[in-house]
Amino acid sequence: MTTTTIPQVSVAPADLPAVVDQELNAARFIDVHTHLFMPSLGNLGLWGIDELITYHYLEAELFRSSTITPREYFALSKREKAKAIWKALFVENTPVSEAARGVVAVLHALGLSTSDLGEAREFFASQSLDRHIDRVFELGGISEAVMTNDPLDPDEAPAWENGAGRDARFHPVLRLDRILNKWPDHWRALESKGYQADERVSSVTGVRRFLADWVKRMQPVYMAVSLPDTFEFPEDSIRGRLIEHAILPACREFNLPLSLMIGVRYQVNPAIRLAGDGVGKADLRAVERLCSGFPSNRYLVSVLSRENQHELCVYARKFSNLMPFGCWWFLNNPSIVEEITRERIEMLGTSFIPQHSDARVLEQVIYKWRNTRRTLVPILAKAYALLAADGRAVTREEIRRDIARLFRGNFEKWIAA
Ligand code: RAT
Ligand code: ZN
Repeated sequence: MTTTTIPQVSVAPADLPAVVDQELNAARFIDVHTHLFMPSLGNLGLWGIDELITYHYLEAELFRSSTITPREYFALSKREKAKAIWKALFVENTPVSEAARGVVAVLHALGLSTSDLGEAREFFASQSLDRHIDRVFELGGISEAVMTNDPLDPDEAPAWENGAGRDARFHPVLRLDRILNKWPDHWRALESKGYQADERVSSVTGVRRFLADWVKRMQPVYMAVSLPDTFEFPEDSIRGRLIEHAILPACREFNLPLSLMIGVRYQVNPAIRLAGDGVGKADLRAVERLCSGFPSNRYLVSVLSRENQHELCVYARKFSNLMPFGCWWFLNNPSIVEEITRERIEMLGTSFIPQHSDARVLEQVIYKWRNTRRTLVPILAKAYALLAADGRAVTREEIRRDIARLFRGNFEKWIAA
């Protein structure tokens, strides 16, 4: 040891939960996938109590605990909808589900009563958005949120075309769902903007130009698409051809990862709209073929089915261009997050991204990230305790380094590679 080396003290096994808890709380995470919007994109960003209560995760729960029909519900104003959900899920029932408890946690974190809808409405009405975002990010323990920006969204595209100002707290993502999953409904939008396009995609030149222009305009940190449980690759379909001949080459040209979120059974119950999607087990050989067939592309992958999680870890062990991320949507519940995260640590060490919030309403980052930290404390502490029992105790600095890698570094490296 040289005289300049500061001796580092190992954490005693009994202190591991407390030290992990302190380090998780001190770290500022990057939220790698949300549906939040920077204020310069206009009124797209949802925030406040009525949006929190009418989150589609809670709309799905409303119809299980109330006799209101979807038709009656969707005819109501936002305030009336919130009132109906509040009554059914927060007053007439105890809000023990993950999504309902989340609203309670947000109100509590903001110092509000957890049972007074009127007080909450007054509070949010008095906030100025820009400062409120800073406070919410601070309470959620995040420094940045990654957005979801679809250039074919008619409500969003004009703001970008008019030169929306950048915001260091928010990173754009070029979302491809309309192009890849609904080409027949959207190719005319490309054509009307002067890009060569036709229903059968007889050439990808126009799409490539469209992507290039939007990459320049948005400067996204990655491209992304959500995909059904039936997703296959390669595939002789519009989506298959577009991925192979337009998206993957564009990602290589601009050095961007492609995020694949696989396993949605779209609109199994269209009557409940956004809440009407389900989940199905996917065939992850599609991921294998993407990783092996296009080794100079980098992929971020999240799979919605619990049954696909182990396979995803196995594929990540085979392909270093695959980064598993998050416990997505129906998986973001403590029992399942715990199972998936233990499995990932056991199989991948710290070479994955444990979670994203998927927040649609700003203040959700408070409860989603608090819950993630709470669930992660015993998981990480156990991993270090096992390591200590096997003969290698860790230092606080090592715990800090691991947390920084899991919740920031792996993502930063992936987008900057
Ligand atoms: O989690 C959600 O809110 C889903 O409705 C989806 O938006 C999903 O996260 C996605 O990005 O497609
Ligand atoms: Zn999402």
